[in-house]
Amino acid sequence: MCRRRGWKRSSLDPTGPRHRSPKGAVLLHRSLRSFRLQLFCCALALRASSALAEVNFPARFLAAEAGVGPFDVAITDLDQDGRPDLIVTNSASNTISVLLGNGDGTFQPHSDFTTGRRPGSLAIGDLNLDGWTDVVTSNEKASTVSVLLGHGDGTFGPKADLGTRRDLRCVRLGDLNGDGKLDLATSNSAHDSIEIRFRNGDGTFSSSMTIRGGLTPRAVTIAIFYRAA
Ligand SMILES: [Ca+2]
Ligand SMILES: [Ca+2]
Ligand SMILES: [Ca+2]
Repeated sequence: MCRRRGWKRSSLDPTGPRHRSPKGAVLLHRSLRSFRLQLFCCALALRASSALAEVNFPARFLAAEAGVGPFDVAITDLDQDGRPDLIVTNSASNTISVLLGNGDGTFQPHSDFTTGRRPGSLAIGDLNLDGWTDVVTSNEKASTVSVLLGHGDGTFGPKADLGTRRDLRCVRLGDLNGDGKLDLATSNSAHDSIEIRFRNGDGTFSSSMTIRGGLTPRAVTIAIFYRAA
C-alpha cells in the first residue's frame, strides 16, 4: 500500500454491526498512546436467496501489536505452516514486524528486523529463488530500498540497502524482462520519476533505469500489458 501516513482502511466500515461484502476488512491506526495493527476479523455467513447470494459479516474485533508507526502490511505464509502471517513496516521504529499467525485470527508476539530510515511501503517475493519469501521496503528518509532475505521460518537476514533517488514513496516487485527473476520498481515523487532495477544472475540488482512521467508520482504497480504471440 503506497499512501499518506495516518489512517488507512478498507472501504468497509468496521463500526457497523454487519457488513455485506465478499471481502474482510483490515484497519491500520496510528494513535498517540499506542501503535497497534488492528485487524478486523469477521466470521463469514452465507445466505442465499432465489436470485442473489448475500455475504454477511457479524463482527469480531481483534488487535495485534506491531512496532511503532505501522504503515504498510503484507500477508503471506512465511513459515510454511498453512497459516497466514503478517509483515508490517514500522515507519517510526525503522523495522518490519513479523507476526506469525495462529490460524484463528490471532498472532504470536511480533519479531522485528531492521530496515533503513522510515520504511513505508513494502513488497514481498522470492528474490533469490530459494523458495522462501523475501521483503523489500521503501525507506523515505534514507532514500534507500532495504532488501531482507527470508529464512523460511519467519526470520530474516540483515538488510542490504540500495540507494534510490530522493523522496522515495513506493516499491514493487515483478518480473519486468521475463527472465524469471523479480525486478524492482520504485516511485520517486521529488524527482518525478519511476526507477527500474533488474535482478542480475548473481543476486545483485542492475543500475537503475529512470522513467520520467507525471508530477510527484506516489504509487507504482507492475503488470503485463502486452505479450508477443
Ligand atoms: Ca504461517
Ligand atoms: Ca527467497
Ligand atoms: Ca526479471
